[in-house]
Amino acid sequence: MSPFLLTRTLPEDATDAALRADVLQGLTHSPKTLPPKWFYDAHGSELFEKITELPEYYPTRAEREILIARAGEIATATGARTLVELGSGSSEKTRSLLKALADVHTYVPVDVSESALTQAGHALMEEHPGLDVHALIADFTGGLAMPGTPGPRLVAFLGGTIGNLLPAERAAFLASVRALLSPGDALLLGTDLVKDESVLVAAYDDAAGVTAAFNKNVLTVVNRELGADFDPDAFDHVALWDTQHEWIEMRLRSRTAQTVKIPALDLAVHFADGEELRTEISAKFREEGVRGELAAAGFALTHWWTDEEGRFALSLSRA
Ligand code: AVJ
Repeated sequence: MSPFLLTRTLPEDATDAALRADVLQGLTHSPKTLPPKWFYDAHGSELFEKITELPEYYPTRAEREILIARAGEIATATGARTLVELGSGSSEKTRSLLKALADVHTYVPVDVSESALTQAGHALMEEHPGLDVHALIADFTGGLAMPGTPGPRLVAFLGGTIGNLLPAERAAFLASVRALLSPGDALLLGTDLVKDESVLVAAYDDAAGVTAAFNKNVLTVVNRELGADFDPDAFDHVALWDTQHEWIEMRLRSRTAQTVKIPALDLAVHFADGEELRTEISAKFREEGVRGELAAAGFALTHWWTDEEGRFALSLSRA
């Protein structure tokens, strides 16, 4: 039996402290904001899985199409012996990559969720006997430390999650990934692309209301973790396209003037009638923009692949 190692780089109570800091910061400044990472408790993760199956939400299917079509080329181009997956979650996407990456014998899934890591890690080891799995419990936006793993390494950051970071956060994140790597290592990045506004807005405001429930779930997370008394029904889900920044914004709009108590922070937060709380940005990209952001972090883009319909891109870059 090959080893399953689990390394915690986050203290047990880091999540709690980070949530408090984010809620205090985000709800006492104008405009109000909350970072999207707090969507993903067990219920939020289930809702996200449902989103990926919605007719309007194309990114997951488009990215899967590219991964399946290009896995062999990725294997040849990188010769990777270690696969690092940031925000690995259920590691579903990893399966087609691992099948193709014949030389990979070390898999490093990185996620904040210990349960997702343990489940996915064990499942993959059963499918790939001989695979070393070194799972890292870590927040990939907070600076990473890599276990000693054989090169060349391929870091995969899929799903378009880089679009949930603001431009300055993206620059810092890409630089921190580059700092972990050696020349010859590679980055596989998934980015959703700029397209017709109606297609984009529908993907974040589906007819069945799953994305609305996902958005409001962040309020139940704050209620449970910090004892707050948000009424999710007192907010409307809003998804809009910001033409200037080329990103989708999700917001929660207060249906009335109301005051919400957050006992764990000894805080009362007032919302004006119609006031909006920004809960997520999801940036959409163009090839030249991705190439430029990668270059600024010390990566050279070598491959750019899209799905047949040109909705989503996977790029491969060399450190
Ligand atoms: C897949 C995490 C990048 O921005 O599309 C889906 C999450 N938010 N619907 C995205 C999301 C609203 C998301 N990521």
